[in-house]
Amino acid sequence: MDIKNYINGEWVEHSNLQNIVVTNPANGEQLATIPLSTADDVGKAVAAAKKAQKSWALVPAPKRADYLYAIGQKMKEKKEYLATVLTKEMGKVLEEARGEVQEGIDMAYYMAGEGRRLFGETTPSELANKFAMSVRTPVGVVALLTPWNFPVAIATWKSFPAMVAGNTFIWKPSNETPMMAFEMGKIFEEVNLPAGVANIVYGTGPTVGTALIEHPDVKVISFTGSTTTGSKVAELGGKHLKKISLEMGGKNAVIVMDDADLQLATEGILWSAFGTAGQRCTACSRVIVHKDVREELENRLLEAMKDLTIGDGLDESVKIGPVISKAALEKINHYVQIGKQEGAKILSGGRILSEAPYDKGFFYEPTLFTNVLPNMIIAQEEIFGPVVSLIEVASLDEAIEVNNGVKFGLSSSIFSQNVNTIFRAQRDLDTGIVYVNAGTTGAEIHLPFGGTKGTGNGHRDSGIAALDVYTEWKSIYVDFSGKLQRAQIDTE
Ligand code: UN1
Repeated sequence: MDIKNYINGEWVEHSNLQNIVVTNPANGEQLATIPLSTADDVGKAVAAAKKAQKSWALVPAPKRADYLYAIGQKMKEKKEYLATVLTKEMGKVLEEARGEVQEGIDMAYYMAGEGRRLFGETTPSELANKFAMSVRTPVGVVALLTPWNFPVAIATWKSFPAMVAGNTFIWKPSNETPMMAFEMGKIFEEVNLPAGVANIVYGTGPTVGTALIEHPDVKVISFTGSTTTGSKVAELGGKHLKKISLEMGGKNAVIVMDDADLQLATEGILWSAFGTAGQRCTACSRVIVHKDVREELENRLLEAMKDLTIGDGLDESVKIGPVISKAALEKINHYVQIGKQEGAKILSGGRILSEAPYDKGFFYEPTLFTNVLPNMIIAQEEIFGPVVSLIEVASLDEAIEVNNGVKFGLSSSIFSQNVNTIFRAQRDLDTGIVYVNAGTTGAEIHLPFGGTKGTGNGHRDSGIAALDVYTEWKSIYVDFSGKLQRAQIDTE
């Protein structure tokens, strides 16, 4: 399949005719080619988005929302098909792929509801016969740079609030997972979304991403991906005074206290450390365990890990799919070697699976390290694979300190039965998301999603907070007194 750019409601040829090949990470099968677009292609997409934005902003928000309901409905009808495409291009198991499509459907309906809210505020004026209010207005044209690990959900977290608020967008999906963008483009066509509201341009970050960030008509850049790339986006965007929303890495921990339900903790750790082969920015990468239950937790984890069937995610019996690429496989393995050199002990896993039937894809054994110290590299850096490190602590204070002692701040979790422990932890864990008696993954779309420190720059995807990225506040003062009234001066 040859996928083309989607500009102004049409699938168009790109300017240089060079392509990128997309393969299935489970077996190397070639799935599609996508355009290696140029700055020229970006210019066309931005022009289309700019033209469409004027009339789109004049469509009443409840009517804009009707398109989102229709998109959600189409996604629901096609859920099984979309999940299959997602598993093929990204590798996550079908059950999770269905969950991700569901996340997109939820976001469509949730943001469609905003079409009848988009609440502003009315405020008393300090002057007589004067009315004061603030309303949300669209920012204009926005660029959405999305990652491969959640190729559809994260795109909906960004594009749906942008659309309902009256913006038009250019979406650059990851080159690893362009097919979900293609499928969403087809859905935009099927619901007759006005031309130019949604545009998709494929290509590399240095070319397409840079052209989008630098383009004077692009007002907001919303990026999800690595902290390294995110800081480049921020640097370039800052130079051009753009509003930049960043959602980046994590080094998320599950804390297991001595009074925890260890069975529940085991299940929570397994699901959030090894689900999606550990390739979530919310993935559990550290387990901070109280010394009195460390050994028992290790034994329970080892036992439970025996059930983690590895293979092609299309096979319903498989629990762990491939990782995204050869480069990812090598990076994960590199971290595991570092862990060994640092003196951590492997309890299970620790190798690339290279024998048949794994030899055509990119499979890594789920890996459990113990004897890990908080400052080791494997306990500090984001690995983005199925590797988890156990760190022993002696108290809640120490657990919180270890949790917070990394440069990221996305998600954290604590297992305890003690209400005082829980309230103390939810206050002091320095992450944008905290779970109590659940793993670190599984955020719901109607709550703000994002994190502190190296994870983000103060913005949030999802929830009502997402509207702040795609709107400007306009404060309006209406004076019907018939005379000049001066704020701060005419105080009597
Ligand atoms: C991500 O890891 O980039 O909370 C997104 C979760 C999912 C989204 C994860 N709902 O794990």
